[in-house]
Amino acid sequence: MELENVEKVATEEIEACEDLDQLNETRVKYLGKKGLIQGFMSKMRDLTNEERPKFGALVNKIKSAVEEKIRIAQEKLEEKKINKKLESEAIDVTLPGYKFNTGVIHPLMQTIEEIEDLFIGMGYEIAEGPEVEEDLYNFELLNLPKDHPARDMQDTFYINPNTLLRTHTSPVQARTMQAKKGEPIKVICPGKVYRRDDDDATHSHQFMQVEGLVLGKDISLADLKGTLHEVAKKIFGDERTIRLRPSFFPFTEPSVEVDVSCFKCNGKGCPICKNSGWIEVLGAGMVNNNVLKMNGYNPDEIQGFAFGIGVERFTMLKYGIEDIRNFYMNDTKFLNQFKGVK
Ligand code: FA5
Repeated sequence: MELENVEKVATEEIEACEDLDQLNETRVKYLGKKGLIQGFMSKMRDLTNEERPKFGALVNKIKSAVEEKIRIAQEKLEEKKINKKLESEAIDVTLPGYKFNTGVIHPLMQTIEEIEDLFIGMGYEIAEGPEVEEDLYNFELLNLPKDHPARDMQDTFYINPNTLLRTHTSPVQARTMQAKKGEPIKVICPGKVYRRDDDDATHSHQFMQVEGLVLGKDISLADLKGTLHEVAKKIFGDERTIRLRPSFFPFTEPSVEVDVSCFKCNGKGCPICKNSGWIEVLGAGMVNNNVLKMNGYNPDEIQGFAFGIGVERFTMLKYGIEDIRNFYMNDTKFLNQFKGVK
């Protein structure tokens, strides 16, 4: 009777357990070495030989029954524990996600990359030169001796009488010619340049240019014109027109300036284009014989063209940007317009 009662009470206690710790305590209470069921085993000593096997079998039966109930309860509690964990770690897929702010390639860099891709596709190499430059490369080797009046065309930041912040990317022409020692050349050079210009809607004291230089046999002005038309078509599309205007640069002869029809008024005239209908974007020409000679080339054997693109002006025309100063303000609202453009 007492034994059967133990099974009943144990079953109730096992079923009342709420977690695995409680269940373990209950298991020790009934099945442990000093547990209640083990206690009955030690009572066998007091029984007669006849009673002992019967009693032993009964104790074993109850022990197995309690073990089985604990096993079942353990499975249930383990499942309960896992479900609780899953519930607490559940992901609500309907919640809004985190917003990550991504950067954007600066529009001027996008234009430079576009120009680079275009020229690399035409077989050009990329050349580089220093921003802190010697007067020699920036002016003298480009046919601009110290007292030449055309130096006033580019107001210069001098560091000392022979060192300056380059006013254009043209010194890379001289550097490349000196390095190539009479060999044919086909390079572009993108980079920053500096001038003591007053900042306004289309001028900045620091801006970017892409220089181009092609030297070889029988290179003519027609090659320059064809190249510039190709660039304008690729960058601005067919809706803008370009015009070549005779101009003057000491390092090219003849020289031209290239204008693109104004993005705002489409050539009619407005404050942005100073009522001319055109915006100047680059200077170019056939490399002056003096420059070729000074830099180790024989003009009778080799000649070619050069150009200098204003990167800000290109970008303004391409995207209809009215003020050059927007490029340098770090205003994310402005910059984000160029997300995914390239
Ligand atoms: C030159 O700098 C010549 N080195 C270009 C050249 C190269 C001619 C090779 C012949 C052969 P220019 O000063 O015109 O030229 O400048 C070239 C372009 O830079 C201009 O067409 C314009 O697009 C841009 N630019 C000039 N000044 C500024 C400025 N202050 N701010 C922004 N862009 C400018």
